[in-house]
Amino acid sequence: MEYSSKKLEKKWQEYWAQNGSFEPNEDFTKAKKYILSMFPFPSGRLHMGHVRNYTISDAFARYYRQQGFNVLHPIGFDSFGMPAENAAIKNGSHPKTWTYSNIDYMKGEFKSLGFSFSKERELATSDELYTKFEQGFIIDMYEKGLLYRKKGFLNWCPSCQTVLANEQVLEGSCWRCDTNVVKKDMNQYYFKITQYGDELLSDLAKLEGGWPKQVLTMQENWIGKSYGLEFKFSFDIASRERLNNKFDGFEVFTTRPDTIYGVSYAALAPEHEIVNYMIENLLLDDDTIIKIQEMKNTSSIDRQKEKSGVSLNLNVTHPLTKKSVPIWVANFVLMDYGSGAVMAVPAHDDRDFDFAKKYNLPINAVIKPFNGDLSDDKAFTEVGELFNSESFNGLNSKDAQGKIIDYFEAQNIGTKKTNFRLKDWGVSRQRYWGAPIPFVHCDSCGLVMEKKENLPIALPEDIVITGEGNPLDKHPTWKHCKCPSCGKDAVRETDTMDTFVESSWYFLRFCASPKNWQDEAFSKEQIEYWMSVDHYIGGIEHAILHLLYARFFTKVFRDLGYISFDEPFNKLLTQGMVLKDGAKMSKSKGNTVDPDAIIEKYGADTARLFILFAAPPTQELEWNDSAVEGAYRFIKRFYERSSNIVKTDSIPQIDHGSLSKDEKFARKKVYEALVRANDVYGEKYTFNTMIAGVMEAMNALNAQSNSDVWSEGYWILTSIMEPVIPHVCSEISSEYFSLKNLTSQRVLEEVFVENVIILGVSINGKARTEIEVASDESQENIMKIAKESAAKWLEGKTIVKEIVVPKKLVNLVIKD
Ligand code: ANZ
Ligand code: ZN
Repeated sequence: MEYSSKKLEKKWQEYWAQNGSFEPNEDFTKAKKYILSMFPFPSGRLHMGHVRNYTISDAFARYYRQQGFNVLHPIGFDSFGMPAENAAIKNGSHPKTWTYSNIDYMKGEFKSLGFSFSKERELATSDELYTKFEQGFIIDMYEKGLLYRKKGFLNWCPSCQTVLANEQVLEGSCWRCDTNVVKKDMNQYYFKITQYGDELLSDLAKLEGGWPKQVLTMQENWIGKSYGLEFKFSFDIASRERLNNKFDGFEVFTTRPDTIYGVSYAALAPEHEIVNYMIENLLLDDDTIIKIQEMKNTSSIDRQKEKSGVSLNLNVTHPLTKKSVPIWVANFVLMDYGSGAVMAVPAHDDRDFDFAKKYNLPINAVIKPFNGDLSDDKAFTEVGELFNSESFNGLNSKDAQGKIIDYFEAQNIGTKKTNFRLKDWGVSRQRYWGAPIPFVHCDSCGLVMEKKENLPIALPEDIVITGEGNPLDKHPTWKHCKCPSCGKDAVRETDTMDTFVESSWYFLRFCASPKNWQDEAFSKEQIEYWMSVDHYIGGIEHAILHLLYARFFTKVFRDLGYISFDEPFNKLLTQGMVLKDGAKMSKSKGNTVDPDAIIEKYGADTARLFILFAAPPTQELEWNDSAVEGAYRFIKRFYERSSNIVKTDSIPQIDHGSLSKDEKFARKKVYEALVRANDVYGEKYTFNTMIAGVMEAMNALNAQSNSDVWSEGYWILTSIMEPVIPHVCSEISSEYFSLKNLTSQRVLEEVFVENVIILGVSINGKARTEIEVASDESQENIMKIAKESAAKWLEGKTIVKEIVVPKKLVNLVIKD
């Protein structure tokens, strides 16, 4: 029995493929489990992070199949996106060719790792069928008012001629070509995710216990709900006249109304409409205009670093003190938060303080520490006591917030306001390799959506990709079409969708079966049965955007009547990173380990065993070559020792009492491993302790030679280990057990019952010592052992009476 991972793994992979072993069925009366791992981008080859991700989900899926559940464990490819276009620019391949040949290769890798994915439900989000359904949903969302088009300031790379997402701007430069990114005012499509801000926040409570705390907190901060005061600053008469009476003031939002008496200036965002008006109407000198332009062209991240600003020579009146307050433009004020304008309190806010120092603006303290003094060289931002604040003096600054808001409301000069950091989701990209946004621009009708029967609006394949601009714009025919509404000549939208749109609903698409796959995205019945996902497994890097967008889509689909639940993912497991030499494996560090090479050398089972044994799934996993060797040796031994099994179709029945000590111990270890296995899949995910338990059980089996105990041991251990090392376990199981043992196993309590008892020994009624004997020890032997252990009290005495009280004690009556 020589272990050959190559032969054995290939055999089982073929067997599973031919038997459709991992296809879920549509018997909706059966208990189900939906196990999902985050699908990959088809970059070319799997990396170890992927292998870890799918090894975990595969273990879950296989375990639940053994337990008799109807299991959905699907996979797909998140296959639209920039890298396909970049590869096209680099090596001249068509994005589609590049993408689909990568997908083919990676599917082969999935197979060679033995992952139990459904084949029937495989998909790529760049498939035209997927685009068709997605465009249908986009149209539904537009009709519901959840999609709109508006002008906005976007990150624009002048060299690549495209909009960049915030994450694609690195230190103010394009991530691809390093050109300075500018802000460009252009049309963009947005999803109204802010309409769901409150629900996305409050429903986080439903996920407590199922999702890691850290992820819930990250989502909460991203949504960023805050409470404060909104009020209007009114211009003085001179300023109003300077603005040709076009504006009488502007709104500001503050979370610190308690600092209102400390306001020493107000600041507008460079994009504020008042600033725009002044530029357009030549109310500012050239120098000022240039400075404002520079601010606009800096990314919002860089704007937070070095403060800069210009005075507008305008003044407003303080709403309470009626004093004059000067107006500045400041780079740190963002147009897309609050109202794009702030009241500045340098004494109590760090940013306002830096700005005031730089431009010599007054610093008026109005809150002081409860004990100790205010310092001159920084802002005091903690809770304290109000002073210089008229009738609010002496209040605790926390309490003052509500009181001051109440006062503004009573005077009708301001209102309590809730604000969200969350912004509407800009979804249009000026790229080729994405799902076209299904709209048409018509001179007579304006923006018109496509008719559903015309979907999909598929990408043309004959394009030239140069890296500059959107190839769809330059295509000679594609964008020319008839208006779906009036029939006149019209032009197609050439923007494509952010790829996060595709990953926001793919888990729903997997609920469809071959029966309706071509006809609809999914049926209500299928969704109701399979959703929510029971275990979702993936990287922490998706803690915010992907998970938030998927939650948003779920709520939108609910409101569109497609589904009837609120949250898509019941339990979320965020796996730890895979490290080598203490650093995250990455191409740039050159410390990657190629999964294919590991499979070639040791086999998939070894890779899987190492991954699940070396660390709990949520923690970092340090790659360790000698531990990989160790995993390999364990599997080899596990396979070779299986020759001790006697073929059987059912678990051997064993009379536990008749076994030797070593045999009993071996059984105990086997069942201990089983108990640990049942712990793994609920909450703790402790694969490592389960595997350690199996290793201990193997050692204990080795120390005895009862063939029934061997067979029973393997019956259970191969069933426990099949989710981890499926190939070798299937081989052993089919060879000896006709695959009958790969099912749920019953824990036999009898093997845990301790087979020794403790008896007290008393002499003349007085407790003297204790003895340990087998629970079925004969009376004669018990007495012998008792006398030996009580020898020192018996010396030179005569025993006159010997009594054994079964399971309790031994009593000896003696005399001199
Ligand atoms: C005066 C003040 C005094 C402020 C103070 C803070 C401390 P959060 O909590 O994140 O909602 N702010 C408002 N709109 C802004 C914008 N468009 N761009 C930049 N900053 C803006 O932040 C709210 C606070 O951020 C507001 O409260 C405002 O500054 C500033 F001692 O008002 B505060
Ligand atoms: Zn028209």
